[in-house]
Amino acid sequence: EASDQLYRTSFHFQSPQNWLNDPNGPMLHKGIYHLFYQYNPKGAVFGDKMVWAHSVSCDLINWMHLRHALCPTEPFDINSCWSGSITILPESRPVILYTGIDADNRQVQNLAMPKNLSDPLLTEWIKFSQNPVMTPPQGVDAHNFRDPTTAWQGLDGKWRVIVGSWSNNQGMAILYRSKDFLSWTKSESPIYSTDKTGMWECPDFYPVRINSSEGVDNSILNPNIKHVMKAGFSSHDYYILGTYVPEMDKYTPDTNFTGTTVDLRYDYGKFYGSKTFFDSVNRRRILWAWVNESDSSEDDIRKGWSGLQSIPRQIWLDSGGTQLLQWPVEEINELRGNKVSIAHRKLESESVLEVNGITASQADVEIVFDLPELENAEFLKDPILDPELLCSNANASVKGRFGPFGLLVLAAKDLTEKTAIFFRIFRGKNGYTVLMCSDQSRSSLRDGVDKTTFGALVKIDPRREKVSLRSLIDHSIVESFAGEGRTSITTRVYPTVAVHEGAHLYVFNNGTKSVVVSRLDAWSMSNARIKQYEDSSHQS
Ligand code: DQQ
Repeated sequence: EASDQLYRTSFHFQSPQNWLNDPNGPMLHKGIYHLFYQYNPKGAVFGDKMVWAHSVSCDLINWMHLRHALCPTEPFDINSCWSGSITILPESRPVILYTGIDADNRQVQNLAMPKNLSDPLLTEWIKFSQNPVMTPPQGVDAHNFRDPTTAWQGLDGKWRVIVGSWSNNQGMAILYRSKDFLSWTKSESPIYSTDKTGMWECPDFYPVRINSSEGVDNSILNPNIKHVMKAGFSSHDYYILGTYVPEMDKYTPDTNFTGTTVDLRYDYGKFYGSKTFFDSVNRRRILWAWVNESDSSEDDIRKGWSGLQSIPRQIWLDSGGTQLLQWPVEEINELRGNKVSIAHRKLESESVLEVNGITASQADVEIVFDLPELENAEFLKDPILDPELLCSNANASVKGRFGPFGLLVLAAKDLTEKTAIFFRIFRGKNGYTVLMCSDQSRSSLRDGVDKTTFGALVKIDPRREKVSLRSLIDHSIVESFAGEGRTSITTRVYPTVAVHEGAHLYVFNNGTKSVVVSRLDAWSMSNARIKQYEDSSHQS
């Protein structure tokens, strides 16, 4: 009912109704951005006849929903069209590789291509008559073989693609090669496997430039790139960096997955099923991810929808070559309206400062802190191995010396509801540690929603770089970026009082040492235009 529509977002991508999950085959084609995504036409829970829904945009922010691109119709996908990717073949011909659940409930890989290449919206797709092009190989269970990546071309002109899998207790990226993109041959060994993880879902494999934030096409093979190997497992999206040698299809990782909290993640909150694509016009790689709900499936059925897509993020390699950086695409700034600013404002211990004059339920906030007398930070003798645990044990109400300080977003006037995004600074034997937390423990007076607190380290040296935070706030989602994109945490919250005009924004300092807000800029965000296209409004 209407009261439940408190949680619909104003500038995040979401379907008009029902359940969505993974982004599929995102691309830019002839000036139009395409987003396909896993969708259940029949309800607000994951379904047994999943389709590829399809939306288009000129700016990644305003979207038009078209008719579904792939529906279960053939023996090779009659039980669902699951996730997959798009590869743009020469003469800019996009082709889809996707996982079908076939008549025997096996996971098989199928090919689809546009019915009419001169249709600028690529509204209709036809499935290759010889599908499936890949079936579960010997020794691989038919339920552990899915989510083909965007393909890339080797120096030999052959196409390569990775399929996520798990067999012999190893999470792995199975490699296939093809000369014509129609018949595919499995390579004798996976391009990467590890006994430290479960099933690899939605793998991604792409080059990133060394010393440049520019993106490159998947098939670029030159010495000043590294390759990202990403896999979804244990409910999170993890990655490693390494070097890919095309002649031998060999991937040499800089570090391996450990299956522990030290593994690098795109986002340390709710962010899954992600997929990147290369935007060749703006020479940037863009990352999409599914952000699921933290309420119950009963809530989802009652409110009639479930799932959001993150704000698309540009993603690139940091100058040290040891992690990826992410930042909301600049097009999101078009939605910025009324702005308020604060400069050089000292925040004494136990102080809360309201940021007035913007719509706190849909806002974009950037804040930079100065920390005088940093040398007085608490000493930490051991490194933090589990930031999330530390944030959960020491939430926004637990005083430290430097921290907790940060933002209270989607906060009620009396602070009975608030989501705290904050930092703690520690001094160690060899330098400083910056901890970032997203504390949902007081986010809602409601029960029955997941209020797990998230945490992560921000690899900056606070002696040389200021502690900075950007949060995109949109009714029931908060996407936070620290250290100019070094660390991001996405969360879902369902306040009962801090909604619409009842939502407020504060800066706070609960540490015993004062800190300085050297700069805060906050904007009201207007609504994106996300709507049904006439001729597809009949479909659910
Ligand atoms: N969701 C898809 C699968 C994928 C999983 C089905 C990841 O293809 O492995 O909707 O969220």
